[in-house]
Amino acid sequence: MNRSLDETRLDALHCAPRKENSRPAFTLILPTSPQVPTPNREFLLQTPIEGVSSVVTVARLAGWNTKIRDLRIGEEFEEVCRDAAERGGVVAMPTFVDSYPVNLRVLSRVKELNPEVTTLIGGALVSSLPDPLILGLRVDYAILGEGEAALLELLDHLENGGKPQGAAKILGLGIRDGEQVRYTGERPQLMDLDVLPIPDLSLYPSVRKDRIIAELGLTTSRGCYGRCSFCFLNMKKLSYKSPARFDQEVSTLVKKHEIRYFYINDLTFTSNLARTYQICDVLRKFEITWSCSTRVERIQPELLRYMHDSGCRDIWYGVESLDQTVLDLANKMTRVQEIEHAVGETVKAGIKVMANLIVGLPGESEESLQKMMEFCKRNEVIPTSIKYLTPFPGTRIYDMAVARGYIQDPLQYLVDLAHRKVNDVNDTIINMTDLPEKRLREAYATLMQIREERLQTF
Ligand code: B12
Ligand code: SF4
Repeated sequence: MNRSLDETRLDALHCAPRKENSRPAFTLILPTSPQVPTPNREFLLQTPIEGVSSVVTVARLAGWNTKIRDLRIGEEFEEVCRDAAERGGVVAMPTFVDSYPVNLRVLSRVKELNPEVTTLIGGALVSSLPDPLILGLRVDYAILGEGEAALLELLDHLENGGKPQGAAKILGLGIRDGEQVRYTGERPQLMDLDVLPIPDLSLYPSVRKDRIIAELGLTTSRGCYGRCSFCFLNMKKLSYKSPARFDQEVSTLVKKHEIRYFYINDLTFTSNLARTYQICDVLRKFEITWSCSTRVERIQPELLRYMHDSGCRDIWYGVESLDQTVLDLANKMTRVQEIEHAVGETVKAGIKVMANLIVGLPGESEESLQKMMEFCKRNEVIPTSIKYLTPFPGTRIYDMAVARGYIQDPLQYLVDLAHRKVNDVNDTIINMTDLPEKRLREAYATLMQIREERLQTF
């Protein structure tokens, strides 16, 4: 495969990293999350986050004096801001669905302490709602979409004292110019993920304190072939790590950090079946268990047996609804029969079924709610992730919510999102159904009850 310029540049970084700490400071600050975590995925809110690990590793290999500060593990706010401000250079933050208020507090304080610092944000949220975030946070730059290649180029620009006007040629940026944002154009996605460096997790303060990470999220691919109405795809095209590269990554991480369990964060683990088998071959070599998320329609008994024998403990299926009309309206491209088939076969293969369900998708009716309850009662599934429909920025549902006047001020909406508990019956509902809100809450409460009972047996 011919490599793009970005892929070639990133690949060259492993072979010829710049001298360590030979360039200015790059401090990445991780925000806290107020969420109630999804059961069995609690660790994801404390452990290294792959997207962040990847961009900081790129900065480190590029010679920047790189440091992570992690508010999630109780590092003290003022000390973190002072440290970042004193170090100068670039202060960066990822943006998550619930992070706007923390991003604002941190970045404002750092700029107040040292106006010379260059501030930078990246991640799914700013990519899905760039203008309000960039202006609301008053940051200098945002990287939209995939981060690594744009960061490498931006860091070169910044080291040489580059000004925002001069960055116009760097694809993938939002550059704040007073009260306006200039966008430099979409950056093509990396198609060969083997060019990425293996993330250096020792940059995390938690890992410096305790090398051992029992459970970790990791991807083997990016993107998804689905186009569901409620989902934002930060990277749209499917791209893959080769099995050999994945092997090298797992082997390095297991050896360094004694990892016992991986949550494979691919959006659709079964997007390419031949490769799924190869990834299983890699995973079975290690004394670990693992879980993954996927769609239902490509599930086959022999694949499930293969996954089971290579350590797969549970599969999180994007079920969402058990009503064909609701699924079709959400553009889920799934048949109810396919859900039933996948679930039945997975149970037979000895793998636990975790179901992701959404209460309140457009078209939700008394009948569709009943179907959801019956499905959960009839099958050996754990409805682990039950969410009220939430219009996430960058989705068709979000546009519908704006058009109907449910969301009027995007910034205020980001604050509201940050205060949502999620995984809680009393969570906020933006009701896009013809049912009363009370009915959605009752259905949610029943599903939660089933979940609690089933979790006892996990
Ligand atoms: C793992 C995961 C989680 C984990 C861990 C979250 C976390 N903080 O990492 C858990 C389970 C906790 C979680 C929870 C939620 N998640 Co989530 N999650 C993911 C998932 C599946 C994988 C993330 C990942 O590892 N990606 C792989 C890496 C390589 O990509 P990346 O993270 O985007 O990082 C790249 C760029 O964004 C960028 N980048 C990232 N950070 C930074 C920082 C800087 C400074 C720079 C320059 C660049 C940069 O560079 C990276 C490398 O290219 C994504 C979907 C996906 N595959 O991306 C959804 C996703 C991010 N989650 C999403 C949502 C909605 C949620 C929840 C709100 C779900 C819910 N209703 O409860 C909660 C909110 C949690 C929160 N704190 O925000 C949405 C975000 C939508 C949006 N518009 O912002 C996504 C995109 C899923 C979707 N398709 O809708 N999630
Ligand atoms: S919800 Fe799942 S299947 Fe649908 S687009 Fe998002 S990641 Fe793909």
